[in-house]
Amino acid sequence: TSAKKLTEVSIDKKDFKQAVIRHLHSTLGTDENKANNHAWWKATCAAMQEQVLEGLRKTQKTHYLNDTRAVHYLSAEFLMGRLLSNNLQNFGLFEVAQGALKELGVELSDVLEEEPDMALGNGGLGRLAACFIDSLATMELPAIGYGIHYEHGLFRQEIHGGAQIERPDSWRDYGNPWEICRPESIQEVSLYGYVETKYGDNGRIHKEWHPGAIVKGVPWDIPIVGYGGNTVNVLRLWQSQSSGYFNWDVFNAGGYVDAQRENVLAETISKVLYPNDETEAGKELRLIQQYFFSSCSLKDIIRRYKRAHGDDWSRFADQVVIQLNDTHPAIAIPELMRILVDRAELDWDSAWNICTNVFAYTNHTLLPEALEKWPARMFEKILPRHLEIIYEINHRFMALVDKQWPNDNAMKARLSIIEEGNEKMVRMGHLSVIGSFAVNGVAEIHSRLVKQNLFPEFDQLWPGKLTNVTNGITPRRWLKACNPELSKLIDKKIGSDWPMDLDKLQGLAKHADNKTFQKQFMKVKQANKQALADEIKQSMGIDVDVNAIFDVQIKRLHEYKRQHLNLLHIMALYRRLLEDPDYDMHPRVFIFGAKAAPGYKLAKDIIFAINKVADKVNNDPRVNNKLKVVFMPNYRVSLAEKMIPATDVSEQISTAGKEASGTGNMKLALNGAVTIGTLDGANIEIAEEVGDDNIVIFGMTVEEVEALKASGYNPYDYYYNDAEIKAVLDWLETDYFTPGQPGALVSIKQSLLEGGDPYMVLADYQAYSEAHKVIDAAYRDKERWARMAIINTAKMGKFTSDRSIRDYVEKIWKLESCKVES
Ligand code: 26W
Repeated sequence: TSAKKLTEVSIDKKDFKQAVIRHLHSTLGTDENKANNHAWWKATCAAMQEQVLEGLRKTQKTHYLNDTRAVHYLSAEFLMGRLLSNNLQNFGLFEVAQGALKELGVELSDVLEEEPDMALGNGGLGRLAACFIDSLATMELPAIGYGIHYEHGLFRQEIHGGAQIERPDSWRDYGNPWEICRPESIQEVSLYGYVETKYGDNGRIHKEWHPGAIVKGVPWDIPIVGYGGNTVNVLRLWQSQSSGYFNWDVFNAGGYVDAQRENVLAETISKVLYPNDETEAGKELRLIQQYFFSSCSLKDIIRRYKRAHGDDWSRFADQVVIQLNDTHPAIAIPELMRILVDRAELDWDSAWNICTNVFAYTNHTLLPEALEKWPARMFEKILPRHLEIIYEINHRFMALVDKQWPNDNAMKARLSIIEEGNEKMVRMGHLSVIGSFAVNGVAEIHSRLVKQNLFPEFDQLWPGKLTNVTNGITPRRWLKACNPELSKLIDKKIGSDWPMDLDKLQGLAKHADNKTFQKQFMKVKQANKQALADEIKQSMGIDVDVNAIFDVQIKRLHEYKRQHLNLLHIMALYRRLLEDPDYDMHPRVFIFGAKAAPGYKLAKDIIFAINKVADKVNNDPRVNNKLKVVFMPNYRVSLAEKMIPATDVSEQISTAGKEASGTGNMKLALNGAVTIGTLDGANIEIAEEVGDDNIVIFGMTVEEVEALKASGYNPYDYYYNDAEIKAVLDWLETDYFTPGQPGALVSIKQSLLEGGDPYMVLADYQAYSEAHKVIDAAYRDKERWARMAIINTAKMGKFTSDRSIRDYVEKIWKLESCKVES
């Protein structure tokens, strides 16, 4: 059992302490008297890494000897956060390390704070990848994650005068103790150039790509420790480097210095993570990034396969499954075709058969602006051979469409990989569906909409190919590690098996009405709120009352997520308090965390507005401390780990049909927060689990949204018929919140009125306002609230990422676990 596994630790306190001192001396060249917290952090990581690497070696050897089938998770983003606490936790060494450091006069909690977040992702999609590789290792499944070794992760957010400023993130500036460079596994990737057609004597046409540039991909491996510490898998991230072949003509002409400038270009490929969430900018460098990491990863997969199976391709699809995390790595499909047809000289049909048994694709969004399309001209310039291959795939696919729907040109235009128009575009979603054997959405409702609205014809053509796998989160990081006090309370009540078997939390439900347990549960919440309050005071100088309701919205800033709905309601509460100082409400602290894409004007305006409203409300004695607004800067994984355990109310208020799943909703509910939410994404499944009494659902359903849109939605109807909406929107136009700068907040009003309110904020406003009254009343009934909070924790079993991975394994990957001897 897990409990047993975790007590059989490989190293005790004395040995751990020795290892830390040894690394302080011989790895860092310092000593106990001189070391600061950063040095202690590095020494502790190094001591831990000894254990980790031993596990890694054993795991890799076991997988190799057993010639295991493995999943290869291709993702442009992995939002890992910090690793030390997680690795200690998963190895069962957290208390050991804590004790060892204490004897050295050092607090482990201070040391953990030294670690920079590994923020190689934007939000949901990247964090999902991180949770999945945790579960894969925990479940002892042979798996490897492939991604990009960005030099700069997601920007650091500063707030100046209420506005977001982006600063570079430099997570590796002082070295990363976890990563290992593997120069022996460098790959080369070609770009640009032209395609030569050669005619062989047997009449066979051979295509040869003469690239204009070659760059190197240098792999960095991050060990991924499963809970229990037996399996240690790898996350392999590719860094671009100049190969000396880059722009060889400049080099040959003796332009030595010019060639160095070209080197810079090669190294730009992995320089920085694109900070756009859900909008495709069509930038050339991004397509190059995608091809760069997809090609390196495929070549690495093929190298491993050949080591065991030589040139026999017949078993490739038995050994290899490749999961495409959205369409960002979809270029891997034509790349594998190129390698098989042009290089391995397989015939097209055999190659296509291999491809369509290897790839599977996960869709994470329905927003039209997020669906990747690349100009064919750009493709032709960067990847001329791949464009030819895509045309060939499409040509054969069009023949299939003609068989199914004879002479239907409209159908062909709809299904084609190529979108015809002013500028020809390559639709990466279509390529992914056609080239994969399975396609999944990430929550029940989202998968239904993928089938009904996004790819209905594909669903008809290949019944069963489109399916659902509901997202999940790792309970190791998102409860055990981030909320140690609640974890201990749960251990005491139901035992300590729950991190590996989250359905065990059900055992808490029968104590939900027990007064003593309620008190204990809420005491932990109160302590977590105090810790967050201290953090808010220290970092922002704002006093918040821990007896107030902590109401939290944390996620990327996007109109569809409707932070501005939250803001309008806050302004309305403020207004009610000004009009009636006795307005009856329990004190509330609204807390936000959100980054806006740097080019997303309205998103940045909303951040500015939240901060300006916060300034006013927090400094207005008339609200009598009943209302506070806090915007915490630089929201990231490590900040989420502090906010989530302290949350009472979880805001999940997207327009129905727009949020594919959400995963923050699961993390907050797991930590005993009550959701106020729409019937969107995984909220629906959360409601099914906790029951209607333990969640506050409001607003339009997907069907109601569609019907209102069809009947002609007019936001002015709400503006003129609802005095509160009108007052609040008009307030934005004054200089009340921005003294001396009238109109500084007007863009929000404009988008909601002249702009047509694309996400129907005004249509859901009244329902949202009423839902908050339900929250208020429920919170005031202390026993009722405690019961709701406990039930939320108790019913989150479904949302462990272990269950998601089990679904992938059974429905898609067909993997078997592989025991690694400890
Ligand atoms: C090309 C620009 C771009 C970049 C990232 C477009 C789209 C994306 C991602 C697909 C956005 C994303 O992270 N989507 C989120 O994925 C989560 C994990 O499945 C879901 O829980 C969220 O609902 C979804 O918004």
